[in-house]
Amino acid sequence: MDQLKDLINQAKSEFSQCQSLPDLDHAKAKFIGKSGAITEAMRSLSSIPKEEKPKVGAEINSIKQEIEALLAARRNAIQSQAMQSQLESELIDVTLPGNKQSAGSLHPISLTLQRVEMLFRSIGFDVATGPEIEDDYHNFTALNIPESHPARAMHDTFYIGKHVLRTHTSPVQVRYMKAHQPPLKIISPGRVYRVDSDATHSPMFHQVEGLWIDEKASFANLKGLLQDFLQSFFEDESLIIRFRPSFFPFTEPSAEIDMSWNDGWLEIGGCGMVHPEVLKQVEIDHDNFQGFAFGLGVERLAMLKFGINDLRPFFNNDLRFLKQFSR
Ligand code: 2NL
Repeated sequence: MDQLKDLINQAKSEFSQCQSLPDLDHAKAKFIGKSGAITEAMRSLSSIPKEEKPKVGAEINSIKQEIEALLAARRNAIQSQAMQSQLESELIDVTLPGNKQSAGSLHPISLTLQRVEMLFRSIGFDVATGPEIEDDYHNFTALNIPESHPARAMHDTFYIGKHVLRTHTSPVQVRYMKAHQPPLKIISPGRVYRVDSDATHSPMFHQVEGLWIDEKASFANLKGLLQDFLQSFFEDESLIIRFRPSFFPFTEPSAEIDMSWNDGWLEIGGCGMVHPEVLKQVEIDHDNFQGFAFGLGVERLAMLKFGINDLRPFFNNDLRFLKQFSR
């Protein structure tokens, strides 16, 4: 009988050492399992005197109940301990400051290009793009630029074997004219490259060219269009432009574009009537169609629009500069 009572202490000590439910099940088997001590004790009832059986049987049952109670208590303790440590490990301090998400912003050149594209789209122009690595034909030959022209020299143009980094976006317009029938109205904005690097020149910069081919798109239309565009771009209805005679191999006649600025004139691009030889190269019937083209420097437009007096910060990736254009 004492031996049986000792089972309770034994169970108490074994259960208290169990740290998980599988451990506890394992320990339980020693007492209440098929070959556990209590089960064994029940079986041994058969070998004791008949008159003692009820008393010993009741005793075994009460010990079994006590062990089951210990088991349930320990099971509860293990489960609540597991819950407690899960709660502690998943604790979130809702008073901690959040992770700041910065919205980022567009580069002033991107903002300028967006504005130029928006204004030209509003008057029916399409926006055409094309490769930055061009072949000699589309960058020079189709534009009536002679073999001997200085722009073709190694020291003015970046060569990649037989290819060039486009020196203007005109080749985009050449490709567009070859692929479409007039009338056509497009601008072609994008990166262009020239071997030139100092305080006022970057080897990569941006240009937006424009082209309007129709039955009678005229030099006067060109001047009106450019002045309207610049008035809208700079939000200044008193802005005027003037043309100065110039030369480009791909236009005839050709002009430099000046615009009024602070009681003076600023050169902002070049333009002209598309040269008949260029129309011939792109197989446009130059007896029935004519048109004009122009080229504007995007960095120059951006500097004037935002009041920046230095070209270099556009290319330095200094956030103190770039953050000033977030909206
Ligand atoms: C400038 C001058 C110019 C053009 C670009 C052009 C394109 C074709 C045919 C004829 Cl496909 N012309 N483009 C014409 C005159 C001037 O750019 O100073 N750009 C910044």
